[in-house]
Amino acid sequence: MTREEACSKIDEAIANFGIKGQLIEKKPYGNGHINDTFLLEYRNDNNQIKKYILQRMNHEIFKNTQELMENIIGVTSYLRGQILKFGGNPDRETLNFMPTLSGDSYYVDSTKNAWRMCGFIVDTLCFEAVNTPDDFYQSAVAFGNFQRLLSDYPAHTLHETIANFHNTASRFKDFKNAVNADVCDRAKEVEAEIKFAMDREKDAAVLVNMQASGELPLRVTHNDTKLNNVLLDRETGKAICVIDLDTVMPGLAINDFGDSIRFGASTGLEDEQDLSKVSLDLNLFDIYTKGFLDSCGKSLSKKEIEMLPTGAKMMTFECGIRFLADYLQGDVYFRISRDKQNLDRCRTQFKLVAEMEQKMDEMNQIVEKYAKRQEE
Ligand code: ADP
Ligand code: GN1
Ligand code: MG
Repeated sequence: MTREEACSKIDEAIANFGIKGQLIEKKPYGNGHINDTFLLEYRNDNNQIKKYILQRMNHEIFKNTQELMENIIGVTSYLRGQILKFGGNPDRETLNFMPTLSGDSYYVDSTKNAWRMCGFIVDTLCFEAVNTPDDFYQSAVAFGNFQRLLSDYPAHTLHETIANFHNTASRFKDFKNAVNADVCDRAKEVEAEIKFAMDREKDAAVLVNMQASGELPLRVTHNDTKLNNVLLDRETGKAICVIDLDTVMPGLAINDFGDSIRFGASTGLEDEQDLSKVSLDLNLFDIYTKGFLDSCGKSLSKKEIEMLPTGAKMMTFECGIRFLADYLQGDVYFRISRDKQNLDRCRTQFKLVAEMEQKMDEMNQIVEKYAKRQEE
């Protein structure tokens, strides 16, 4: 089923959320790789405009919609309570999902595609790349707050929406299977990238082993902490809301930190074709580290703080092998808008990994600097 076919029942879905007023706009929205996102605008009887986000959930990737939505409703309801407790505005600072006419959290249409709707958070900005260092600092504050506000959430009640999501060892196995199968006969043109990954096979198990031995604790984590999964206030530039909660599940805090670094502390876009534009910006690394530790440092252990730079490297490596595996498999997972986009994405990640290896000492020093400040 193509994406157009999967979204063919959008009007049926809209009708089943029973939003009052006249629908005056319906258009595709945002730059996500996974779900199909639409912006809806309604005019109500008082002539006020109300906006909503409607999403067709990607059930090929998230196989259990019921469990996925249970996680999201559980976490957003809890966050609502926390935000109220600290005097915030829960209508803006967390996602708010609309029930269907029958009171469910999502609607399954007649072609078996599942839809959910949440309030559109107005007067916010969402960036694909860091515009100013303060935006990046604010995104760190948002993800740090998220970690802190959920630190007492019963993690064991969360479903694993995608098994082994950030299990880099298991991702490495998948990558090797993709190389061996080579279903599109593409392996021969990416020998250098395959070698780069193979040379680092032993790294893939490091964090999984530390988690298994108890050195790193499982926490409620977001698991997709890209800059474009946070909304900033249009006027003040302050962090407002963490979005895209599909992958909230128990995980490692250092992976949440690391995913933000791989995406936001790069001087180039994730799919940049000119690798000379892609580099790890240590100033941005410094800023994000400061924001993250300022907002959640006290809920992290010493070991977690010490391992933050490794988290950055491992999330970048993991993403690189996922992009490469997808390229080898014929671009079946990450949405592409041009040929070789997944290969370009892999190359930017591997360039960053190589730089992180060279800059590991500097990253460690930056983390130590803020860790010390916290202890004072
Ligand atoms: P994907 O999983 O495909 O990345 P997201 O849930 O991140 O989907 O949504 C895609 C984009 O839609 C986001 O990057 C953001 O720009 C926008 N968006 C999503 N939810 C909201 C919301 N509640 N208010 C405002 N913008 C939103
Ligand atoms: C996907 O949905 P989106 O675009 O925020 C992916 C992440 C990757 C990211 C790479 C469920 O995130 O794991 O890091 O692309 N999400 C899923 O840009 O696989
Ligand atoms: Mg997203």
